[in-house]
Formats: sequence, C-alpha cells, structure tokens
Amino acid sequence: QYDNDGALHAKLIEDVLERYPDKTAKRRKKHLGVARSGEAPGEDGAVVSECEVKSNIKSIPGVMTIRGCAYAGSKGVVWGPVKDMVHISHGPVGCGHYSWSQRRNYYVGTTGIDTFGTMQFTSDFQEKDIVFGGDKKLERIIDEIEGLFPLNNGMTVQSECPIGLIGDDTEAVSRKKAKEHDKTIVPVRCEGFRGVSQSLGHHIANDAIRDWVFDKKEIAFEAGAYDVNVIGDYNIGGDAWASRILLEEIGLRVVGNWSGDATLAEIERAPKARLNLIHCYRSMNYICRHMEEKYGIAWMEYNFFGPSQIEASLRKIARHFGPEIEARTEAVIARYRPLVDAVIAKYRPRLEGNTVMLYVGGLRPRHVVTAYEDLGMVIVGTGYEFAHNDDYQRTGHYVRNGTLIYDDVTGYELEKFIEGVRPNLVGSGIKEKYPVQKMGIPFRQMHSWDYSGPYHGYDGFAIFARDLDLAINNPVWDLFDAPWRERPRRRAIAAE
Ligand code: ICS
Repeated sequence: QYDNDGALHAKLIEDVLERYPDKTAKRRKKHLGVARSGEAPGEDGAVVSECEVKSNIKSIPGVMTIRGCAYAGSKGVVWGPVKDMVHISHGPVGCGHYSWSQRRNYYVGTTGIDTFGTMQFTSDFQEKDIVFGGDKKLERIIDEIEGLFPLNNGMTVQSECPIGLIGDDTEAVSRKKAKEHDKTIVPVRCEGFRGVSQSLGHHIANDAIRDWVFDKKEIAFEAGAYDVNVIGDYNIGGDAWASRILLEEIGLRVVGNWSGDATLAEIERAPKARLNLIHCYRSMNYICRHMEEKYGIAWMEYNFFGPSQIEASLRKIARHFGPEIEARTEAVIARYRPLVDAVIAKYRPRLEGNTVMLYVGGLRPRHVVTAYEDLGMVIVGTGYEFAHNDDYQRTGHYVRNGTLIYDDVTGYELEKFIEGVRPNLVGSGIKEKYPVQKMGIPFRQMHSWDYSGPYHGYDGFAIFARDLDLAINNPVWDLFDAPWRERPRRRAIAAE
C-alpha cells in the first residue's frame, strides 16, 4: 500500500497542481515534494533524506490554510502555560475567548488564587477604545486584576491586531504599572497580523522574555552542577511530567520547565542552569541561542517520543555530564526495557504495517515519526503548518525515501493527498479530524493527543500505543466497507 520510490506521490502532486490556475500552481509547487534518500548519515547515524521544500512564506489568499497567527504563538503557546502570571488578551473579546483553554497544557495549583491557566482575561475592546486608544483601559484592568487576584506573580499584555494598528503604547503602561505594583509586567507585541503564521509569535514571545524578564531582578538561587532547563515542553496532557521523571532518574535537576506547568521564577533563574534541553526547537530555539551567547549555556535538542528516540536522547544528554550520569542512564534505560518490550509485544502485532499521514505545526511532524516506527507503522506523508528551512533539514533525519512532503498544505491538497494515498491513519488537528473520519479513515489528533496523553517519555509511549490501537482497530471502520470488501485482519483483531 505504500509508495516505496515515491512515484505515486509525485503523480499525486502533479494531479493536485493541475487543478490550480497557473500562477497558483507555480507557487504551490515549491511547497510540495517527495523525500529522497541521500548518502550522508545524519545525527546518530540515521540516513538523511532530502526533503527540502519552500516554507515560512505567506499563504496564498483564497486557499484554506490551517495556520494560526502571532497572537496564537505567543499567548497560546509560549506565555499561556506560565501559570502564576495573568495573561491579558488585549483587544477585542474574540481572540481571548476562542483561544480560551484550547491547548491542553496541564498545571497544578489553585486556579484563581495562585494559578490562572484556565481563566480568560480580556480588555474587551469597543469602538471607542479603537477611536480614543485603550491605554487608560489597560491601566484600569491591571489595577483590577491586582485587586482581585493579589497572589498573581506578574502579568503579560498580549496584544491583538488593533493595538498595533492604533499605536497604543502598551510598553509605557506596563512600565508604569510594574513600578506601581512592584510586579513583572511584560508587554508582548504579538499582534496577529505580524508574520505569516504563529511562528513569529513564538519569536516575539522569546524576545519578550529576553527583554522584560532576564536580568531584571536579583535572583537568590543556589545553582548546582546538574541543573538543566527543559525548554519547549508545554506539558500537553502531562508530557513534561512524564519527561521530568526520566531526567531526574538519570541524576539531573530540572530547575526550569518552560513553559509547561511553569512559573515566572523558573524563567527568571534559567540563566543559572548548566544546560538547556530543547524539545520544541521551532518555538524556543531563539531564547536558547540567546542564553548561549549571553550566559554561555550550551543547548541540546532531544526527543522523548517513543523508546528509540528516548534512549538515544537520554544517552546524548548523559554524555554531556560524564561517566557517572552515563552509568545511571544505562540503568534507567534497562529498568524501563521490560515496560517497552511489553508495550511492543502487545501492540506491534495489532499495528504493524499500517501507514500514517501526519500534518501538524512545527515540530511533531518529524519528532513523532520514530514512535510510530517503534510500533511497526510507516509514515508515508508528513508536513508542517509553519516550519522553517531548518525544520525541513531536520526532517531528513527521520523520514524514508518516497515520503510525501507538504508545507502549509491547503485544505484541498490535503484532502486529495489523503484520498490518493488512503493511509490507515491520519494524525493532525481538530479541523481535519471529522472530514478524514467521514472518508472512512481512522484519525488521531496530534496537537491535543485527542484529549489523552501524555505521549512523551516511557509512560507516554504506552498510552500512545493503546490510543493508536483504539483508533485503528475500532470495529466501526468495517461498517464503511461493502461486505465483499471487508477487512478480515481488522475483524480478527477486533474480535480478539
Ligand atoms: Fe512546538 Mo499545536 Fe508545540 Fe509544535 Fe508548537 Fe503548536 Fe503544539 Fe504543534 C506545537 S510549540 S500548539 S511542539 S505543543 S505552535 S501541537 S511547534 S501546532 S507541532
């Protein structure tokens, strides 16, 4: 069923492009491709494929794109999970309302007292605020929040589109109020119109940490030799918790985890750590590069999806700290081996050979590939909403020859690709879920883990495997087929 040499995939791209007007076809052609195996071995000996397509440029007006905006990248992704701060959605009510609790970044704490992650704060702009400016209103809101929630450890002002257009001075308001209340108040210029996707929002949010948090206060913190920051694990469905256990077991001290279940204090003390471990390269590489330049902290990418990557990552991290940590790491890997073996023994026979197409944001379309492969599944197509060139280069370490690659895929293209490939599973977002299921194809949400998770770490792998089995081997899928086409394998697995 899958296309080893990519000839079918190349033909699918041609067919899709044929339906576009010439100009559009020419532009979209550069974003679609077929991965080609190269010679050079990549990191950790993996074969590198060539899967570079054009990326990180404006979507074409008139097509359905799945991307978000800069506000989403800052308020939703980077700042939102900093739980002890109040994040004000500054502008009209919709942005805050529709992004309210949409990302499953778990936290512990008492909501409304010392944590605010599932609450929504908005300045609810009206026409008069657009006409006369909203700075006064922002001042009043900051005072109100301070009165109602005195245990907040700070605030951020997440600017929505109109703020930048009308020229409000949120920086001046933030400075003034920070002084008055003796709190950190961070203005973030993440107006949705900036950039071409949520990606610029990540960058702006990283820069706000650099400019408004680092080196602003004396930090009383006793640093240790094994201190690490986990950067870019947002604790979706508890991912960061499942990861932290492993890092602590190998002997490291996680002094910051941002922004998953994060506090402002963790961000403030980050420059005192020994190593930055970066899970989501796309959204947080900026601040890691900055900390390297300014404070001399090394950074290292790692991947905690599926046992092969977990093992390779743990070993790579351990090498940085020397023989003692390396020995502990081998013991940890050995201790989890029976769990991994049991998961694979149970689920691999039920999942082996199934093909998968992915379409997610900026990291997962490559980071999860090996987790599927650990269960015997095959990724036949993958693509990103907002990846940059360096992400596509890294994708080459993961995908095999012939894999269909699609950047900022349009609704039309994705539907045609899925129809043409007919994979056994599609992993993407909520907007894609129901159309795909209506095509008779099993689906898992790869942003929210479909309300499950965690998927990181060894504990997460067991849940991931179970969820794939539930999705793919659900007997409901046989009801889509005419009786003469029934799928005996799935029947047998379901009956079992
Ligand atoms: Fe990074 Mo959805 Fe992360 Fe990635 Fe990022 Fe987003 Fe989510 Fe997706 C994200 S930070 S919200 S790993 S947790 S913006 S799933 S790039 S698109 S693939």
